[in-house]
Amino acid sequence: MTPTCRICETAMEPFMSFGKMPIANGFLTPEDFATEYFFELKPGFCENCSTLQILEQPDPERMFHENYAFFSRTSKRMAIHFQSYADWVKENYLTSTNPFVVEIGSNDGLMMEFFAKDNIRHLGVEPSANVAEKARSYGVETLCSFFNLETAEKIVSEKGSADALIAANVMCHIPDLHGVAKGADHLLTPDGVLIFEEPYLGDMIENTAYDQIYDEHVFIFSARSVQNIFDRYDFELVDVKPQSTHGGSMRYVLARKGKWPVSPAVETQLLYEDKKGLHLKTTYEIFRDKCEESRTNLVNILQQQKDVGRRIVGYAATSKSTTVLNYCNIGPDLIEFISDTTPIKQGKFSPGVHIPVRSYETLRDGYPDGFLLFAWNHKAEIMEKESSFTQAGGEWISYVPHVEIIRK
Ligand code: DWN
Ligand code: SAH
Repeated sequence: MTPTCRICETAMEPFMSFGKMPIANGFLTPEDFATEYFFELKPGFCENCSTLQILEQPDPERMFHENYAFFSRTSKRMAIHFQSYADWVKENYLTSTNPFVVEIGSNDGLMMEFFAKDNIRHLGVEPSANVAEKARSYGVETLCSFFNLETAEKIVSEKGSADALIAANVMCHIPDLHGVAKGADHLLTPDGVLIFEEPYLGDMIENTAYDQIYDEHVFIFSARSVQNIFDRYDFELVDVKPQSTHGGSMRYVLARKGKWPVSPAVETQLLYEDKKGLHLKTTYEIFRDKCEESRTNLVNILQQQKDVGRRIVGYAATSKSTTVLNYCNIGPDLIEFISDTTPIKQGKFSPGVHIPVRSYETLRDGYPDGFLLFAWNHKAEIMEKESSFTQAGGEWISYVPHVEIIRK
């Protein structure tokens, strides 16, 4: 059956395949190796509505559950970022008396806590029970559920309409955006706003950051695609704000048509995207060629390191690294282990290629000769933390925006 666009149902072809992929956050134990789940990771670009999407996605319940492995609180800089995101929402969009804010994909409550602390009426909507429980332990009211029209109806009947529906790094995870748009329409007050920030397509293409594509990320948005998607539900894009988080993101503000002034930044961004050729098929063919080149260069560097007997360890068992490791077929022969600060990942093996994941404290037993930087999006935070390793001659292998060795 020919795949069709999840937004406008136009027939679509993939522009490349990353091959068979496991669940990106499916860290596992040896007993589970034989039954590990795989699907084919193949992105396509819909020329009708300009939405980049993966054509096959595992069921959400396979990815988001009571053992979800990603906790937002693992990055100190993201905590600072979410505080400023929350402050900006409060100042600009929560100006009514006794406002109510809802967050989709609130995870461990890192952003919602900044509303809870100010006694602002709030609710996080989070389907992964373990992270939702963590949020509650920080005083964040949390509904353990996927966000859709039914959830919105439940919230309105129990708590009333919301002034703002906010999100970060989750809209791109939800295959049924029609359900989200209908839910937003039901939940928001007439002047209410829908705000979300996600990895930005323009940055992904610019930096050949192909590891942004994995099972959870069913879409990679641009201003054009967001405008097209929500236009179907009478929302308009009223503002866009570029963010440096996660290697280049975009914050989108949407409101019902005619309710809020449209910032000139929207038109500027749309023109930029046209100039970059984000709507053109050839852009994705060039991207595919660059992915292949990146793969060859990365495998070559790791092989050279191995040939001269150098120890390379992965830095941070990110979801993104699952695409890189499986696409490049890099296993424990090239990477001794991956160091990660998240307890639920430690002592397990990485999805697909089965590299051991060890605690950060393991490094006290001896630093390697070099790290492969999987959390390249947290480079500034990590470089600061590991400055003595680098000063002592330790090396970093990075692959975004291109494959290189970083020395002091
Ligand atoms: O979109 C998503 C983003 C927000 O978070 C989700 N689909 C899943 C997740 O993606 P990711 O795993 O690629 O996220 P990060 O933030 O790039 O990486 C987090 C991982 O890195 C955690 O396992 C913790 C680890 N880490 C570490 O070991 N040392 C992170 C930092 C900053 C560190 O210093
Ligand atoms: N917003 C956080 C977490 C991003 S990870 C941050 O930026 O750090 C994506 C989160 O969205 C996960 O916690 C996942 O469980 C949740 N999620 C996935 N699908 C969802 C849906 N349909 N509705 C609400 N949350 C969802």
